[in-house]
Amino acid sequence: MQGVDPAWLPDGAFRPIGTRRTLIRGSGPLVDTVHGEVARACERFGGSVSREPGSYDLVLELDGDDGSEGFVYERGDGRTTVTASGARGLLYGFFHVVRLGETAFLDDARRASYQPESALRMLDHWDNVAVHPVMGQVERGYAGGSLFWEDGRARGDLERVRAYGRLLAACGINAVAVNNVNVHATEARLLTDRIGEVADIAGALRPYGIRTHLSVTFAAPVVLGGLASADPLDESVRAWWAEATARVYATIPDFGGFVVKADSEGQPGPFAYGRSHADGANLLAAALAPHGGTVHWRAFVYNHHQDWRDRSTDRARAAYDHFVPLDGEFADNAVLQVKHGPMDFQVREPVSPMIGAMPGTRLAVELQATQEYTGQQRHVCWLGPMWSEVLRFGIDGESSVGALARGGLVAVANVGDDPFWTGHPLAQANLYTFGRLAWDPNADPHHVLDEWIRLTFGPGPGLAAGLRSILDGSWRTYERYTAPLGVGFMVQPGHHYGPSVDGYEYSPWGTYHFADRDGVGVDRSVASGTGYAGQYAKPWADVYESPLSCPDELLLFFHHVSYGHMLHSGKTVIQHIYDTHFEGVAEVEAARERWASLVDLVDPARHARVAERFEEQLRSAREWRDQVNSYFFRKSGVADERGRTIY
Ligand code: GCV
Repeated sequence: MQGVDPAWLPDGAFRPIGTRRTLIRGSGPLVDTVHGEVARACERFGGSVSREPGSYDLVLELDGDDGSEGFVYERGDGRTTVTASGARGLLYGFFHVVRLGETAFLDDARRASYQPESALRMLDHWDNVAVHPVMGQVERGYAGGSLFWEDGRARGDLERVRAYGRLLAACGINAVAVNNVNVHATEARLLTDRIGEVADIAGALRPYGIRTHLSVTFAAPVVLGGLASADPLDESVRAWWAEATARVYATIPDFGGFVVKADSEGQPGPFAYGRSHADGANLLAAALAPHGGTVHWRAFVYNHHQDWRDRSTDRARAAYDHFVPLDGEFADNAVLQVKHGPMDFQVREPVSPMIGAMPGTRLAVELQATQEYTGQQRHVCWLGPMWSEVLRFGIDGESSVGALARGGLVAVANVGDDPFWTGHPLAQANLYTFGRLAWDPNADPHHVLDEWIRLTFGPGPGLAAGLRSILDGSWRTYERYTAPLGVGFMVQPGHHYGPSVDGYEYSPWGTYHFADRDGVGVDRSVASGTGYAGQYAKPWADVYESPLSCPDELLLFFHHVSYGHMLHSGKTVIQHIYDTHFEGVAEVEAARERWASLVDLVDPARHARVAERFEEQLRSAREWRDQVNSYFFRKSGVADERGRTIY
């Protein structure tokens, strides 16, 4: 496998282990993986690895195998020990030592135990097996073709998939769904006669503790089984799913389960039979239960045939309205997968009010690492601070979103067959950060960023400071030059790249800003708007209900206000729009300069790739600034108080 970026696992990261004497105790495939890792490091750096008792610097010990994922790390008597009672725990403990580097061998007595907050830390790939005429091979993919699929079938050489599994294990991810949730005809067959291809991929991911999941179509009994119906309460449909699922497990015994997008953006679902989404999810849950599998049922259900003239329909309300009444009806092995916001991965959204409103249901929270609405991996946009805000948000007044995600944390993957994995080399930070936050949603994202920088680029302080300054605030920079104050969706319809202020305003997919000569924003209050603010528990329902208490960054999501409305920041809405758009572009200019100054510290290919993307980011940011500022100047007639050029 030549020419693939080692990302956060360069050889150098293994030197501290590779120069020492390591004892490995325990047996099983994942222990063999760890052994192979240590042996490879030792071959390179001169240390040794053994399974025989003796005198060692590092002991990696599996004690039993209870399926747990935590580990205990201990330093004392000149020796570092990792003990786990589950095989994955040993793997994660090993990568913990890799992350610590030399620090793992410093002589100060320490003992700490580590446990992931969430048992399922998953990446969903929106990969098509066959290239789709509109969406290409990876839907919303900005990193080349699929890692898994090529020329209409699973790749023959899965070495790269194995390398991917290794990277994922090193940041704590333990599950991958290998195909698009929009299941087209070719992909539907992965469930039946093409399951062998999925098994091959599962085989490449398994050595790194990753379970494979599959997106399936709810209409499978009809399109694959030739039945007349896919009604979830029909006995022949239930029997079909039971049999199809048993065949999957006969081929892939540790198969994770199904992911389903139903009654959403044209995908088939239980509504066609007058059944509920709990009926639909429980059908698949029943088929998976005997094998220990889980169904991930997506809550992304809304009307995408709206009439913009109809002001009573609010897309933001949809998931809550559909699903909260079903709380308590989902099977134990059904997980409801909820996007973190009520819309669709905009640069700024409130946290979905569904999270916290369904105590009788296992929820998974879905984030989007692929940068569909955040610059499409042509712009630097490190999403760690946004995800951290979401995960730490106290939605029911006590528990954070991270703690409420009992069904897991999921991200839509941002990788492809690009040599840098993610198109924009700095977008690797998003993948790494997702894994680490899924393990510990309370982790400080800035520490995670520093960790990623140190592992990926080595210890150089000048480089680290430069990278930190480029990435740290890049999400807020992106927010500044794009849609303001939580309004969202000012993108080009279809491909979602670049500005189009009215792009979705009169479309069937929803209406997002309602700008006129007097003001802008969507009234979602209970008192005078769509009532969406009332879907929140207190105190948030009250906080969002009034423009006086609503946080500035979400003001236009919840309220329609005049251009002269005074924000908590002390600026009017219109002046905020102008100022942030000028600032955002200036920040991109500064980041581009900073990157240029790192030319001697970064390998030439990586430096050139990022430099080229900065040119595009700057061009695009200027376009955003000029279109958004001109649009609101023309609507409002209010001049910029600083007299800058607005077209
Ligand atoms: C896979 C958005 C995207 C779609 C995506 C959908 C989803 O609408 O634009 O490409 O479909 O979300 O999450 O299912």
